[in-house]
Amino acid sequence: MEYKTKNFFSKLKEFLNFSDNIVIISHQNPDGDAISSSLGLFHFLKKKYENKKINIIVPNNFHHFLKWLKKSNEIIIFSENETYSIELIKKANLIFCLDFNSMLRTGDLENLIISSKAKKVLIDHHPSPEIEQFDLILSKESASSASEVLYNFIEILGEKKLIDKNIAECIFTGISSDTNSFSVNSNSLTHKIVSEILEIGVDKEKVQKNLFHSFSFDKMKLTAYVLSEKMKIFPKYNLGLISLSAEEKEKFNFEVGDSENFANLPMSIKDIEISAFFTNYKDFIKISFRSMGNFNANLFARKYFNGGGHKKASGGKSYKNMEETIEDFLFYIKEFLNN
Ligand SMILES: [Mn+2]
Repeated sequence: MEYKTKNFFSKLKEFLNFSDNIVIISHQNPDGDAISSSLGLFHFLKKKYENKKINIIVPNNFHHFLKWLKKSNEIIIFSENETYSIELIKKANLIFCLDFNSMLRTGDLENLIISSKAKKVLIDHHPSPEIEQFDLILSKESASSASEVLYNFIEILGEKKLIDKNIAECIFTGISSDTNSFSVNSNSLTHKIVSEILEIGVDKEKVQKNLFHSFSFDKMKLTAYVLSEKMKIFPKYNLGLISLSAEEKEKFNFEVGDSENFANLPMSIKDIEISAFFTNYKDFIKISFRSMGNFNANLFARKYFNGGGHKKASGGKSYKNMEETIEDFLFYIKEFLNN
Protein backbone atom coordinates (compact mmCIF):
# COMPACT_ATOMS: atom_id res chain seq x y z
CA MET A 1 0.00 0.00 0.00
CA GLU A 2 1.02 3.53 -0.65
CA TYR A 3 -0.02 6.40 1.61
CA LYS A 4 0.50 9.95 0.55
CA THR A 5 -1.36 12.64 2.42
CA LYS A 6 -3.56 14.80 0.22
CA ASN A 7 -1.81 18.00 -0.82
CA PHE A 8 1.42 16.61 0.61
CA PHE A 9 3.58 19.05 -1.31
CA SER A 10 1.77 22.27 -0.38
CA LYS A 11 1.34 21.27 3.27
CA LEU A 12 4.97 20.32 3.53
CA LYS A 13 6.03 23.67 2.07
CA GLU A 14 3.84 25.40 4.62
CA PHE A 15 5.32 23.39 7.52
CA LEU A 16 8.85 24.04 6.31
CA ASN A 17 8.15 27.76 6.03
CA PHE A 18 7.24 28.24 9.66
CA SER A 19 9.74 25.76 11.13
CA ASP A 20 13.12 26.97 12.22
CA ASN A 21 13.81 24.06 14.54
CA ILE A 22 13.66 20.69 12.85
CA VAL A 23 14.31 17.32 14.42
CA ILE A 24 14.77 14.08 12.50
CA ILE A 25 14.11 10.88 14.42
CA SER A 26 14.33 7.20 13.67
CA HIS A 27 13.56 3.91 15.38
CA GLN A 28 15.11 2.05 18.27
CA ASN A 29 18.18 -0.07 17.45
CA PRO A 30 18.70 2.01 14.32
CA ASP A 31 19.88 -0.07 11.37
CA GLY A 32 21.57 0.92 8.13
CA ASP A 33 18.41 2.28 6.55
CA ALA A 34 17.36 4.21 9.68
CA ILE A 35 20.72 5.95 9.96
CA SER A 36 21.21 6.50 6.22
CA SER A 37 17.74 7.87 5.51
CA SER A 38 17.98 10.22 8.51
CA LEU A 39 21.42 11.46 7.47
CA GLY A 40 20.34 11.78 3.84
CA LEU A 41 17.43 13.99 4.86
CA PHE A 42 19.74 15.93 7.20
CA HIS A 43 22.21 16.69 4.38
CA PHE A 44 19.36 17.66 2.07
CA LEU A 45 17.61 20.01 4.52
CA LYS A 46 20.92 21.59 5.56
CA LYS A 47 21.70 22.32 1.95
CA LYS A 48 18.28 23.73 1.13
CA TYR A 49 17.66 25.65 4.35
CA GLU A 50 20.93 27.04 5.60
CA ASN A 51 19.35 28.99 8.43
CA LYS A 52 17.26 26.32 10.07
CA LYS A 53 18.46 24.33 13.06
CA ILE A 54 18.38 20.67 12.16
CA ASN A 55 19.23 17.75 14.43
CA ILE A 56 18.97 13.98 14.27
CA ILE A 57 18.00 12.06 17.40
CA VAL A 58 17.89 8.26 17.64
CA PRO A 59 16.69 6.36 20.72
CA ASN A 60 19.90 4.37 21.27
CA ASN A 61 23.33 3.84 19.79
CA PHE A 62 24.13 2.20 16.46
CA HIS A 63 26.85 -0.08 15.20
CA HIS A 64 30.32 1.12 14.19
CA PHE A 65 29.82 -0.25 10.67
CA LEU A 66 27.66 2.84 10.04
CA LYS A 67 29.92 5.37 11.70
CA TRP A 68 31.92 6.12 8.55
CA LEU A 69 28.90 7.94 7.07
CA LYS A 70 29.52 11.67 6.89
CA LYS A 71 28.12 13.60 9.87
CA SER A 72 27.10 10.37 11.62
CA ASN A 73 29.14 11.71 14.56
CA GLU A 74 26.56 14.52 14.88
CA ILE A 75 23.67 12.13 15.48
CA ILE A 76 22.37 12.60 19.02
CA ILE A 77 21.86 9.38 20.97
CA PHE A 78 18.87 9.88 23.28
CA SER A 79 19.92 7.25 25.83
CA GLU A 80 23.27 9.03 26.24
CA ASN A 81 22.05 12.66 26.03
CA GLU A 82 18.56 12.71 27.51
CA THR A 83 18.44 16.29 28.74
CA TYR A 84 19.72 17.79 25.50
CA SER A 85 17.43 15.59 23.39
CA ILE A 86 14.38 16.61 25.42
CA GLU A 87 15.31 20.26 25.02
CA LEU A 88 15.62 19.88 21.25
CA ILE A 89 12.32 18.01 20.91
CA LYS A 90 10.54 20.64 23.02
CA LYS A 91 11.88 23.40 20.78
CA ALA A 92 11.08 21.62 17.53
CA ASN A 93 8.23 22.82 15.35
CA LEU A 94 8.72 20.09 12.78
CA ILE A 95 9.67 16.45 13.34
CA PHE A 96 10.57 14.10 10.51
CA CYS A 97 10.04 10.42 11.29
CA LEU A 98 12.13 8.06 9.21
CA ASP A 99 11.92 4.30 8.73
CA PHE A 100 9.15 3.36 11.16
CA ASN A 101 5.35 3.22 11.04
CA SER A 102 4.38 3.72 14.67
CA MET A 103 5.74 5.89 17.51
CA LEU A 104 5.93 2.66 19.49
CA ARG A 105 9.07 1.89 17.51
CA THR A 106 10.90 4.89 18.97
CA GLY A 107 11.25 3.27 22.40
CA ASP A 108 11.88 5.79 25.16
CA LEU A 109 11.28 8.68 22.76
CA GLU A 110 7.68 7.63 22.18
CA ASN A 111 5.85 9.80 24.72
CA LEU A 112 8.05 12.81 24.11
CA ILE A 113 7.28 12.75 20.41
CA ILE A 114 3.59 12.05 20.82
CA SER A 115 3.15 14.92 23.28
CA SER A 116 5.21 17.35 21.18
CA LYS A 117 3.20 20.06 19.43
CA ALA A 118 5.51 19.91 16.40
CA LYS A 119 4.09 18.86 13.05
CA LYS A 120 5.13 15.30 12.26
CA VAL A 121 6.07 14.07 8.82
CA LEU A 122 6.51 10.37 8.14
CA ILE A 123 8.83 9.07 5.42
CA ASP A 124 8.69 5.28 5.48
CA HIS A 125 8.16 1.92 3.79
CA HIS A 126 6.57 -0.28 6.48
CA PRO A 127 3.03 -1.57 5.98
CA SER A 128 0.04 -0.01 7.79
CA PRO A 129 1.36 3.22 9.29
CA GLU A 130 -0.43 4.59 12.38
CA ILE A 131 -2.06 7.33 10.34
CA GLU A 132 -3.39 9.38 13.25
CA GLN A 133 0.10 9.82 14.74
CA PHE A 134 1.39 11.90 11.81
CA ASP A 135 0.37 15.17 10.14
CA LEU A 136 1.86 14.21 6.79
CA ILE A 137 2.65 10.78 5.44
CA LEU A 138 4.75 9.60 2.55
CA SER A 139 4.84 5.83 2.89
CA LYS A 140 5.45 3.31 0.17
CA GLU A 141 5.34 -0.35 1.07
CA SER A 142 6.69 -1.40 -2.31
CA ALA A 143 9.87 0.63 -1.75
CA SER A 144 13.02 -1.18 -0.71
CA SER A 145 13.79 1.19 2.12
CA ALA A 146 13.02 4.51 3.75
CA SER A 147 16.09 5.76 1.90
CA GLU A 148 14.36 4.99 -1.40
CA VAL A 149 11.26 6.88 -0.19
CA LEU A 150 13.56 9.76 0.77
CA TYR A 151 14.58 9.92 -2.88
CA ASN A 152 10.87 10.10 -3.83
CA PHE A 153 10.43 12.83 -1.23
CA ILE A 154 13.19 14.95 -2.74
CA GLU A 155 11.71 14.27 -6.17
CA ILE A 156 8.26 15.46 -5.05
CA LEU A 157 9.85 18.67 -3.82
CA GLY A 158 11.34 19.12 -7.28
CA GLU A 159 14.83 19.25 -5.82
CA LYS A 160 16.60 16.30 -7.42
CA LYS A 161 19.31 18.70 -8.55
CA LEU A 162 20.29 19.15 -4.90
CA ILE A 163 21.25 15.48 -4.55
CA ASP A 164 25.01 15.61 -4.16
CA LYS A 165 27.55 12.92 -3.33
CA ASN A 166 26.75 12.94 0.39
CA ILE A 167 23.01 12.57 -0.08
CA ALA A 168 23.52 9.99 -2.83
CA GLU A 169 25.85 7.97 -0.63
CA CYS A 170 23.22 7.91 2.14
CA ILE A 171 20.46 6.81 -0.23
CA PHE A 172 22.66 4.09 -1.71
CA THR A 173 23.74 2.88 1.73
CA GLY A 174 20.17 2.67 3.02
CA ILE A 175 18.95 0.79 -0.03
CA SER A 176 21.90 -1.59 -0.03
CA SER A 177 21.48 -2.20 3.69
CA ASP A 178 17.73 -2.95 3.62
CA THR A 179 17.98 -5.15 0.52
CA ASN A 180 20.93 -7.12 1.88
CA SER A 181 23.04 -5.88 -0.99
CA PHE A 182 20.22 -6.01 -3.57
CA SER A 183 19.31 -9.63 -2.92
CA VAL A 184 15.81 -9.02 -1.50
CA ASN A 185 13.06 -6.40 -1.73
CA SER A 186 14.49 -4.42 -4.61
CA ASN A 187 12.45 -3.93 -7.77
CA SER A 188 13.06 -2.22 -11.08
CA LEU A 189 12.19 1.18 -9.61
CA THR A 190 14.77 0.68 -6.89
CA HIS A 191 17.40 -0.13 -9.48
CA LYS A 192 16.42 2.86 -11.59
CA ILE A 193 16.97 5.12 -8.59
CA VAL A 194 20.25 3.38 -7.77
CA SER A 195 21.36 3.92 -11.34
CA GLU A 196 20.74 7.66 -11.03
CA ILE A 197 22.40 7.76 -7.64
CA LEU A 198 25.51 6.00 -8.97
CA GLU A 199 25.86 8.56 -11.71
CA ILE A 200 26.23 11.25 -9.06
CA GLY A 201 29.40 9.45 -8.03
CA VAL A 202 28.83 7.09 -5.12
CA ASP A 203 31.81 4.87 -4.34
CA LYS A 204 29.80 1.67 -4.42
CA GLU A 205 32.64 -0.61 -3.42
CA LYS A 206 33.53 1.52 -0.42
CA VAL A 207 29.92 1.38 0.80
CA GLN A 208 29.68 -2.39 0.30
CA LYS A 209 32.99 -2.95 2.06
CA ASN A 210 31.91 -0.82 5.02
CA LEU A 211 28.47 -2.38 5.27
CA PHE A 212 29.13 -6.04 4.67
CA HIS A 213 32.85 -6.70 5.01
CA SER A 214 33.95 -4.91 8.14
CA PHE A 215 33.52 -7.63 10.76
CA SER A 216 35.61 -7.70 13.87
CA PHE A 217 37.56 -10.94 14.35
CA ASP A 218 35.23 -11.71 17.30
CA LYS A 219 32.16 -11.33 15.12
CA MET A 220 33.68 -13.61 12.51
CA LYS A 221 34.35 -16.26 15.16
CA LEU A 222 30.84 -15.81 16.57
CA THR A 223 29.41 -16.35 13.09
CA ALA A 224 31.43 -19.55 12.68
CA TYR A 225 30.21 -20.70 16.11
CA VAL A 226 26.49 -20.12 15.45
CA LEU A 227 26.76 -21.81 12.06
CA SER A 228 28.44 -24.93 13.38
CA GLU A 229 26.84 -25.20 16.82
CA LYS A 230 23.60 -23.24 16.96
CA MET A 231 21.79 -23.68 13.68
CA LYS A 232 18.92 -26.16 13.48
CA ILE A 233 17.20 -27.20 10.30
CA PHE A 234 13.66 -28.55 9.95
CA PRO A 235 13.39 -29.73 6.34
CA LYS A 236 9.72 -30.60 6.72
CA TYR A 237 8.89 -26.92 7.12
CA ASN A 238 11.72 -25.58 4.92
CA LEU A 239 12.80 -23.93 8.11
CA GLY A 240 16.06 -23.05 9.79
CA LEU A 241 16.73 -21.33 13.09
CA ILE A 242 19.59 -20.00 15.16
CA SER A 243 19.56 -19.12 18.85
CA LEU A 244 22.14 -17.18 20.84
CA SER A 245 22.16 -16.78 24.61
CA ALA A 246 23.45 -13.87 26.67
CA GLU A 247 26.35 -15.99 27.95
CA GLU A 248 27.38 -16.91 24.43
CA LYS A 249 27.32 -13.26 23.41
CA GLU A 250 29.57 -12.38 26.27
CA LYS A 251 32.03 -15.10 25.35
CA PHE A 252 32.51 -13.46 21.95
CA ASN A 253 32.68 -9.85 23.27
CA PHE A 254 29.39 -9.11 21.59
CA GLU A 255 28.77 -5.59 20.30
CA VAL A 256 25.48 -4.09 19.06
CA GLY A 257 24.96 -5.20 15.47
CA ASP A 258 27.22 -8.26 15.69
CA SER A 259 24.24 -10.55 15.13
CA GLU A 260 22.94 -8.48 12.23
CA ASN A 261 22.29 -10.87 9.34
CA PHE A 262 22.20 -13.99 11.56
CA ALA A 263 18.49 -14.29 10.76
CA ASN A 264 19.40 -14.63 7.09
CA LEU A 265 22.08 -17.30 7.51
CA PRO A 266 19.86 -20.43 7.37
CA MET A 267 18.36 -19.19 4.10
CA SER A 268 21.64 -19.80 2.31
CA ILE A 269 20.83 -23.51 2.56
CA LYS A 270 19.00 -25.10 -0.34
CA ASP A 271 15.22 -25.29 0.16
CA ILE A 272 15.23 -23.23 3.37
CA GLU A 273 12.59 -20.53 2.94
CA ILE A 274 11.74 -19.57 6.49
CA SER A 275 14.27 -18.64 9.09
CA ALA A 276 14.32 -17.28 12.61
CA PHE A 277 16.95 -15.92 14.96
CA PHE A 278 16.41 -15.88 18.73
CA THR A 279 18.52 -13.94 21.17
CA ASN A 280 18.34 -12.55 24.71
CA TYR A 281 17.73 -8.82 24.75
CA LYS A 282 17.02 -6.84 27.91
CA ASP A 283 14.35 -8.87 29.76
CA PHE A 284 12.95 -10.73 26.79
CA ILE A 285 13.88 -12.89 23.83
CA LYS A 286 14.12 -10.90 20.65
CA ILE A 287 13.18 -12.83 17.53
CA SER A 288 13.87 -11.97 13.89
CA PHE A 289 11.99 -13.73 11.12
CA ARG A 290 12.96 -13.94 7.46
CA SER A 291 11.18 -15.57 4.56
CA MET A 292 11.30 -16.25 0.86
CA GLY A 293 8.28 -17.38 -1.08
CA ASN A 294 4.81 -17.29 0.42
CA PHE A 295 5.38 -17.27 4.15
CA ASN A 296 4.19 -13.92 5.51
CA ALA A 297 6.66 -13.05 8.27
CA ASN A 298 4.78 -9.87 9.15
CA LEU A 299 1.48 -11.66 9.83
CA PHE A 300 3.24 -14.46 11.70
CA ALA A 301 5.09 -12.05 14.00
CA ARG A 302 1.92 -10.05 14.63
CA LYS A 303 -0.19 -13.09 15.38
CA TYR A 304 2.13 -14.96 17.74
CA PHE A 305 4.98 -12.78 18.96
CA ASN A 306 3.75 -9.19 19.58
CA GLY A 307 5.64 -7.90 16.62
CA GLY A 308 5.47 -7.19 12.92
CA GLY A 309 7.44 -5.72 10.06
CA HIS A 310 7.51 -6.65 6.42
CA LYS A 311 6.29 -9.71 4.56
CA LYS A 312 9.82 -11.05 4.18
CA ALA A 313 11.44 -9.64 7.30
CA SER A 314 9.86 -9.06 10.66
CA GLY A 315 10.52 -9.25 14.36
CA GLY A 316 8.83 -10.12 17.61
CA LYS A 317 9.45 -10.84 21.27
CA SER A 318 8.79 -13.49 23.88
CA TYR A 319 8.91 -13.26 27.67
CA LYS A 320 9.44 -17.00 28.14
CA ASN A 321 12.89 -18.57 28.30
CA MET A 322 14.83 -19.59 25.20
CA GLU A 323 13.82 -23.25 25.23
CA GLU A 324 10.12 -22.53 25.72
CA THR A 325 10.19 -19.76 23.14
CA ILE A 326 11.61 -22.08 20.50
CA GLU A 327 9.10 -24.77 21.47
CA ASP A 328 6.27 -22.23 21.08
CA PHE A 329 7.71 -21.07 17.80
CA LEU A 330 7.77 -24.55 16.30
CA PHE A 331 4.22 -25.18 17.50
CA TYR A 332 2.97 -21.91 15.96
CA ILE A 333 4.82 -22.54 12.71
CA LYS A 334 2.99 -25.84 12.35
CA GLU A 335 -0.33 -24.15 13.09
CA PHE A 336 0.36 -21.21 10.76
CA LEU A 337 1.50 -23.38 7.85
CA ASN A 338 -1.52 -25.65 8.17
CA ASN A 339 -3.97 -22.78 7.88
MN1 LIG B 1 13.97 0.30 6.49
